[in-house]
Amino acid sequence: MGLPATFLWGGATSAHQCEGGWNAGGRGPCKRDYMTLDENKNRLLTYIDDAGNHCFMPLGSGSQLPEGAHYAVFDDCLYPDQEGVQFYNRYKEDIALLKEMGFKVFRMSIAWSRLFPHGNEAEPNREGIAFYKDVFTELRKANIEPLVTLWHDDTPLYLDEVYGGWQNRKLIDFFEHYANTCFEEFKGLVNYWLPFNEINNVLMFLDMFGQNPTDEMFRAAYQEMHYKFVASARAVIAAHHADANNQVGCMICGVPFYPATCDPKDIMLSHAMWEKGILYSSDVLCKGEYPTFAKRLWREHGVQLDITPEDLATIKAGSVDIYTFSYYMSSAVTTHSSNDIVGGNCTTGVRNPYLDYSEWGWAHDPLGLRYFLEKVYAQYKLPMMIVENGLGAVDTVEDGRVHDSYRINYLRDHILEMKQAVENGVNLIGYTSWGCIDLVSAGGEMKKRYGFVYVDRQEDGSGTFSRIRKDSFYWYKKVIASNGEDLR
Ligand code: P53
Repeated sequence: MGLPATFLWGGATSAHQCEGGWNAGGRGPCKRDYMTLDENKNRLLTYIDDAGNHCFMPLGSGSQLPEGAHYAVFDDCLYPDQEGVQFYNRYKEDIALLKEMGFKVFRMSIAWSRLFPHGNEAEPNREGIAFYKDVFTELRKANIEPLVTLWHDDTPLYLDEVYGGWQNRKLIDFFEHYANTCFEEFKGLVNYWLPFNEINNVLMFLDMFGQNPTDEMFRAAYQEMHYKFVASARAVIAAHHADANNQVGCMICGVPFYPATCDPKDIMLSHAMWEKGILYSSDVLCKGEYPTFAKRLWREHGVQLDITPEDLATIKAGSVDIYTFSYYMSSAVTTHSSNDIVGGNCTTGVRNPYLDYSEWGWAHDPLGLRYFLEKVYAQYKLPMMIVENGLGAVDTVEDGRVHDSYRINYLRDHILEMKQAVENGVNLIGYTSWGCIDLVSAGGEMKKRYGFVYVDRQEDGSGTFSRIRKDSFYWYKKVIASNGEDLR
């Protein structure tokens, strides 16, 4: 049967991880601009307190500065996201490389603070609009469909500082205005939109690797997600209104949960993780209503939420057209005590003895991708797209070449299972691998690379930013040209 001829092959990036130009063209800052790493690779924000001391604070979604303090850049620290990989200056060269690989689609994000430096201005920054218009036009010239994320972890700093970020209902209006501006300004250039990246993460990650999360942390997560659900629904409504060709997707961090044993208690734990981590968000975004188990979840943590009847009507009217998700790994969970906890930068399930793990402790599990696709498709019956997938690994350049057979193997294994899911009836419309051009990892490391294109930017901040085609570049080009038939 094979994949449909219209299948959208491509790759994915996010603004703060690749653009750079953090204070160019009138862009306002976001928290990640002040992120540096300590010697143990912990992510820290740098600031100056009211007495003038240089201080550090762990980066977390809820981190707020003490009274009288302000974020600041220190001369002796490195801030990876400020420069990214210079997509801001090199996008023409980068898009030419994507075109050479035969990309049909390119997922990227708009930096909210490039259009609205504070996040809440009435009029957008024209320089920001012009930049993205140029990028989209360049993509169109290359016959590449843009797939655009509106929020990828980069709330304008001003909204965080003055309004307390997504704990504040006002963010819904600010986001709606920003989204509307994009739909109007980029009409005819962009038709695929994702309002929020990995909207379920705030909650799912508390369970996966929060250390003894408190009820207050759960309350904050549920509230933030509720405001984002309403903001997403408003964006869906506005997008459809702006252009009947617009298609809007949810974007879920897709982690399939497995019971680590056949103890029924483990089966139920894994079931509960699916509900809380995946289905809670997916139901709201795809069915337009909270699932029946939502009230139980809120009760579990004694959560009282700010939810109005108008919110629920908006959510009902603004469900998405497509189901998009990221997939990197599965997670095995158990009620039994286990010392064999998976390390890595963000997974604390138990080690699955049937799987291999990456250097960063992420499980290599292509069947998990098929499982996720088939299970979720049966639930929502919406067209699906895999918008992130890939292997973060250390690459070495030898004589100007990068032999990344490990990456080719990872991607091949996942594409094979993805094709199986399609054979089984899943309506899959596209696949964009993560970090198609090397970029700064979410953990702030440069050496964790995903790209088909190597970028000469090193962990210590050295490098020329020049681009090199890896072996996987030529491989992916063949994959696309043969519509997924030639995977050798
Ligand atoms: P890095 C964890 C687990 C699954 C997805 O992640 C995740 C994360 C965050 O670490 O986030 C997505 O760079 C995210 C991207 C991110 C990518 O996964 O830590 O949408 O921004 O870079 C890969 O290897």
